Amino acid sequence: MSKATQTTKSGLSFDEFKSIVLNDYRIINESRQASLMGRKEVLTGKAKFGIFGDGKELAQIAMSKVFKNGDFRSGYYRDQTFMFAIEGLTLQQWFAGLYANTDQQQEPMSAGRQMGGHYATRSINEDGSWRNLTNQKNSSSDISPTAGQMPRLLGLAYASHFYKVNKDLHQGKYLNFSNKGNEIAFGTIGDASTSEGLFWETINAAGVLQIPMLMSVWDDGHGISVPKKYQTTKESISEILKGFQRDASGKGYEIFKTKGWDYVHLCETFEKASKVCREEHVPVLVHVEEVTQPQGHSTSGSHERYKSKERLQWESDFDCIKKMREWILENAITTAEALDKIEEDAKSAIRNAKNAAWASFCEPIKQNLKQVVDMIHAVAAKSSQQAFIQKVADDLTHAIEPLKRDIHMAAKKVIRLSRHEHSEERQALINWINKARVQSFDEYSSHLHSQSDLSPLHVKAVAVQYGEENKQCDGRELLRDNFDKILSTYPETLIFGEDSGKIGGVNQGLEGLQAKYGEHRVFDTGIREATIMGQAIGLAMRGLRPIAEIQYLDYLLYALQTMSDDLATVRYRTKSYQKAPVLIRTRGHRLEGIWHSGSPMGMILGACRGIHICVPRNMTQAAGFYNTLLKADDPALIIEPLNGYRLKEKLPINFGEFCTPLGIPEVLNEGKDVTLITYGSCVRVAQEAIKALNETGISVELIDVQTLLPFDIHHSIVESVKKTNRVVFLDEDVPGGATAYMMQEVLEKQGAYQYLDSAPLTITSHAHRPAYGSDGDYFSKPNADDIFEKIYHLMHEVNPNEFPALY
Ligand SMILES: Cc1ncc(C[n+]2csc(CCOP(=O)(O)OP(=O)(O)O)c2C)c(N)n1
Repeated sequence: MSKATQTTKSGLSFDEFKSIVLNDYRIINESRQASLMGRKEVLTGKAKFGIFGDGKELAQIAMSKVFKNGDFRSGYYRDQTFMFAIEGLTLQQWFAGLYANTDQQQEPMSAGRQMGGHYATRSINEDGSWRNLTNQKNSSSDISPTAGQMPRLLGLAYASHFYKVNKDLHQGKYLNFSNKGNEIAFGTIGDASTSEGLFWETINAAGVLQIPMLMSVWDDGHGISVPKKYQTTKESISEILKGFQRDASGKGYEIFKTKGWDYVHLCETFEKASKVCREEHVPVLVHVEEVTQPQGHSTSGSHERYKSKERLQWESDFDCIKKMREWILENAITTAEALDKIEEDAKSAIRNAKNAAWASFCEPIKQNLKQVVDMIHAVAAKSSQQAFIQKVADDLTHAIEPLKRDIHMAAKKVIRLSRHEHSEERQALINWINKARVQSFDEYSSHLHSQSDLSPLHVKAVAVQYGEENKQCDGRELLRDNFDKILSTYPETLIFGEDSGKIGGVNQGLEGLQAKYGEHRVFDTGIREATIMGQAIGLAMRGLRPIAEIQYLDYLLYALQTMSDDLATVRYRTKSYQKAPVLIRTRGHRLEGIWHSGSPMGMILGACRGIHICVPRNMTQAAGFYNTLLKADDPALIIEPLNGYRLKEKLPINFGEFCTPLGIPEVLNEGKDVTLITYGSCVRVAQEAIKALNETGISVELIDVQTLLPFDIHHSIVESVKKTNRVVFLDEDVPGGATAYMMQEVLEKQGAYQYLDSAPLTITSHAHRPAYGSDGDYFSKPNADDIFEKIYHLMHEVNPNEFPALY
């Protein structure tokens, strides 16, 4: 393309055009130099692991040009150039990420928690409130699992649709999140990762929903070492997605193809792609082919092992920086000398950024090291172990590139060496360790949940109120009326899932609400649990309050990866720079058969730290949890008891107001012989057993824990064990599941072991999935007879005369 065509086409003067081109050339060179230097930093041991964006620079420049304030990115570890181009990241911050600097000012992406290459921008202020997301360019925080960014992308794009159609949100505080839905959600993915199911589920859902999602595939022909022929049918993602192309007869995608080294075509393609996407709310795929990876996949190995000589030569010939340089010279935009200078300047910019980042990483370590070495010398001077302690100080002083842990290890070693001695100096060192522990906790373990005033733990309990007539209703009606109140109170709430819309849920807990609030507030989705979860995550990241339904707890497994890898870690992995207060509504525990009776609580507890887990025994408690959680800003899973929708409960009169607090167990039955701890549907089974036990003279204190995460935040259960001296943990998970978790909480954390006169006991289901039918339930899950017999046996061991053996 000639110089004249360029300028006329863009409507810019030649100087303006030139300045844009050269600025782009600067950014891609800086980004490339960062990758080259990054690899060196890893290979020389200053950083642990490196995965870089070399070869993908030019496509990202093109994408950055159409990325506007308010837009969102959900991408992966190759996108450094894009982040530099949108000024979402400085070169120094990029190196700070490589070194795992825990200072959030230095490393704003994850405060050192994620390996480099995982990008994020800040959405949340210090006090937990939202920033104005329409005034900035936004990147949702990356995760490492390939295609893990896809479900969230769906939600980020769907949020634009929601903001567009929901006129109540075209005013006030909502304008901080969206300009009437005018934003695009940009996705990026490597070609090989399109093999993942999450990619396909998301692509289909976005096509169904017709949302502004602009999906770019950086196609370098490999996934680590595995070439496309093992990844993609016909070796082309755009080829096989052709059936998604929209045409006159229906909805679908616009699909574009371009090349990773062709600056002009890339820019034109993204221009067209974003126009359709933004203006028509149509999902778009941009397949960027002929992309290179000059340094191979990561610092873990070299690509010479799997790329042919021809491929390596091609990658060198079609390197996007080389090609852009050629294009600039061919079009006489500037001289070779001017480009040489840009390239040289890029090298020195990177050297400076690296040095500054390294210095700021080392500075606090140096200061601490000096302080601790001085303290160790002081301890040594007063110690009979002087020589040994002195050596610890010397080793620390001479350590090459010491880390924080070297300082901690040295300090702790000195405390061990001087364990028989007492001195002020030793105490000073202990004080340092204790203080440093607090700091390390903040650096490495804080912000798993909200630490602001918006934490659900600050929401006070509000009692349920009942009318004078003492009316009753079905559990599902109670929930429905509470959701009705929620939808009318909070315009930012929306409820969706399989069968949630038209028929109002398989258990009718949403009956009539779509008719009342419209299809955009209460709606059906396809059968796609992982992207229901992702849809909720993206929506919540854009200021909305999704209540996502997973039809049965058994099917949470389909969504569990997204829940565990993405939702549960959003806050932790950004140290509260981002949040996604999603509420997941599901129903579980006992009903019928292997896939409608699940209670895999141990699995969930293990996978979902970072999400509150509420296990209400009835719908009143469940409704109270929704009310609590909507006043707060953390994600939570609420498992409604599947067999409780048609059971009668007292009809409250303060719907939407009563709040069930998190982490507060409830004593449902006072007793003196045994403390029985349970939750969910097991509460009713326990109550049945307790009646029978009472008749034999055994008095049971029944405690419903109500939430498993958090668990009994005031340690109230140990108070019951102090009284009964016996404790039983009951649930319908497998042996060693949530009962083992509760036992650890109570015996170890609350110290209840000290008060036990009998061995602690767990009552669980059998180790297999529950069999079908009422008999299947009886023989698979703990029933009232089992509970009776196990607790009776416990008391028999205590007093065989009063409680003779049953069998
Ligand atoms: C679920 C999952 N499986 C495996 C990996 C290991 N892994 C990391 S990157 C990668 C290859 C990805 O290739 P591609 O999507 O083409 O992106 P590229 O790195 O080539 O840009 C693999 C297999 C992972 N991170 N997540």
